[in-house]
Amino acid sequence: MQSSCALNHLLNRALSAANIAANAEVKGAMTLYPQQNEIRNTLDLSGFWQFRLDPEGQGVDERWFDGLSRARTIAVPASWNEQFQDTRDYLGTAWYAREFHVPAGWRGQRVYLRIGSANYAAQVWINGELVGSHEGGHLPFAFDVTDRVRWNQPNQVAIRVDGELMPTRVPPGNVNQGLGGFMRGYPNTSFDFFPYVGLHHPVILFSMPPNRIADVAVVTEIEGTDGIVRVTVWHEGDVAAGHVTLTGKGSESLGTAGLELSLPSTSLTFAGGRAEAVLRVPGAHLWSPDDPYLYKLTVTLVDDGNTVDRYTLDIGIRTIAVQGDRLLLNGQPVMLTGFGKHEDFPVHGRGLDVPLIVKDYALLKWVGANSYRTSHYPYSEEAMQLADREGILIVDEIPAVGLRFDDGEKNVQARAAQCRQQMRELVARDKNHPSVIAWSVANEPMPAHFARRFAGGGDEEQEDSNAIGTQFFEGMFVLTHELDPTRPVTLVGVMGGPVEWLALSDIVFINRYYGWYVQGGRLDEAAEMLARELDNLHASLGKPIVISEFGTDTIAGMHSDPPEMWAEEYQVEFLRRYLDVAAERSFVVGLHVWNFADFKTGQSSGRAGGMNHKGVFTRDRRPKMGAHFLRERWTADRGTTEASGNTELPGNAASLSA
Ligand code: BDP
Repeated sequence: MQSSCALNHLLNRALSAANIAANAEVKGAMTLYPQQNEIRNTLDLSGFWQFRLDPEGQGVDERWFDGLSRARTIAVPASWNEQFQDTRDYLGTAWYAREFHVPAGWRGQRVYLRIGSANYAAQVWINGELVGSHEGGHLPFAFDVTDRVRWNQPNQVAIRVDGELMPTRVPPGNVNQGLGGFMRGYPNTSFDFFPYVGLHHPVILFSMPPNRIADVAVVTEIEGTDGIVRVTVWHEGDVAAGHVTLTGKGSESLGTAGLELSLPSTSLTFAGGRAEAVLRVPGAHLWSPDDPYLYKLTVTLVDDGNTVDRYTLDIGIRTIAVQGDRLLLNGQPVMLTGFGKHEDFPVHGRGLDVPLIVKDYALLKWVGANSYRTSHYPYSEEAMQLADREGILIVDEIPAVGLRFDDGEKNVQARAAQCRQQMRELVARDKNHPSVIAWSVANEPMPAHFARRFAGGGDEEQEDSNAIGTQFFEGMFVLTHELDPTRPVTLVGVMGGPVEWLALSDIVFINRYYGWYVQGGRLDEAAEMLARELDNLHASLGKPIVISEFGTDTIAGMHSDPPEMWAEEYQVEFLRRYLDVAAERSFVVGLHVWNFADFKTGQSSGRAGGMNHKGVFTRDRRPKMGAHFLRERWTADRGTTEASGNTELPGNAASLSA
């Protein structure tokens, strides 16, 4: 399929906001980020919780949900692994509990308990009664607990978190058939990062009125200098009227930047719980990395002239499309510069760390990056919100890393169901973020005979399991396009992976390690291999290509001349080769270095200190020579950056040479 077909594919589907969320099957309390305003309330239960490991699995029988005895104190949100010395490698079941009060002022409203992320599976009790469960380690879920809470007394919440690695989970672990090299580490994951577990995002109690806005979906288009904002609102309860308003300023290019736009409010008429509105913004101030302008969209429900619910979203007016060999943001070619990242930091592991998000985005700007991929799982909602504000382009990935198709139908089917569920939940959660420009259905799914292929063995045999994979991914692409007809969808391919899997993508994403795992120490040869493969792939697929991973383990402070593997100079020379090869090929529309920062992984012979050292920053965010090199290349032509330390983010970098 040619990439122009990919564009038509995107354009031919009606750009209706309704399409996005209507299919998401996860509306309402689970979807909209809890909001505090004059009607809605939130109570963040972050802080100290009681905690107890349950290695024998006796908690349910012994009714630990009624109260945890012999508990220790733990911080939420955070992984449990590094808060104590005896829990680092504990990947079983553990219980969290704490007391809370429901504010009296919430009477008359519905009360929800929302868990931002519980890795991997969770069951939740309120006052000893089971209120629900959830599977999947990174996305939020919520329960209506109105009828379970006590208003005049303390309440008890208990959460049982099951962090076991299993072949039927996504990502899989404890898969028996051995995978190559570093993946045979400890713990036995099918992926190369530490399997941190626990309550990773805040647990929030929140209220909504009985007649409420259940979900909002926004799609934007550009017509000349006008912005078109298509809004779909779902409601629950009796009220069936309301309106939607947009506030914001005009655009610099039209000389109206300082002017508050007066945009009429548009009324909402609900039918079957749903209403649509189309707002036209004359002279719209578009969202882009250079100028991440956000409008405020407010949805109001009205009953008898009274406001009964309100929800406000920050929205960006922008378009994203694939056309021929190019990726277009607001109709202009964009070159992605950036990284694959991880949510990873000492002590709190994968737990939400707001200052670290701020720091990382400042470093992204400093190094001249405009984008990153949420390798290899969805990141926090706070990371998405700040990306909207800072103008960072995000490729949003589900935790489908280490998938394989040759370990029996039961496992394959179980993982397939999880992948579909997690994609539904991810699109439902992130659909309104202007920063999110693409969805990734998987990272490096493993073909049969992976080791032979990785070493350059090629596509000689058409293995059955690869055909199973093809069928599965065809389904994932159809599903994701249905969930969101407005963004390109990709699959991130491993070296030696089947070309028929890559062919399904709107933009081809490939991870390549010529010069590291193969052709180690031979960078000129590596560059030739890369160039040849890029040209072949482009000739056969005719689509834009992003090199979505390339990097070398690099010990900060290790030096050698001539450059040698693991030394900082080698990382620089490796990056230079890849950037040079890409610069000669206009169909390469993105370069994501692996990795932004060093990160914790399992213990193995290939991972010194249980760390992956491919960061251009150390784990505590100090730049290696590689970061300085990238900054030089990625901020060239941007004048003042070098001299002034200006942290403006490079953006619509049509002119940006890789
Ligand atoms: C790729 C994976 C990534 C690894 C990286 C590496 O996508 O998760 O960390 O290689 O080996 O295979 O460093």
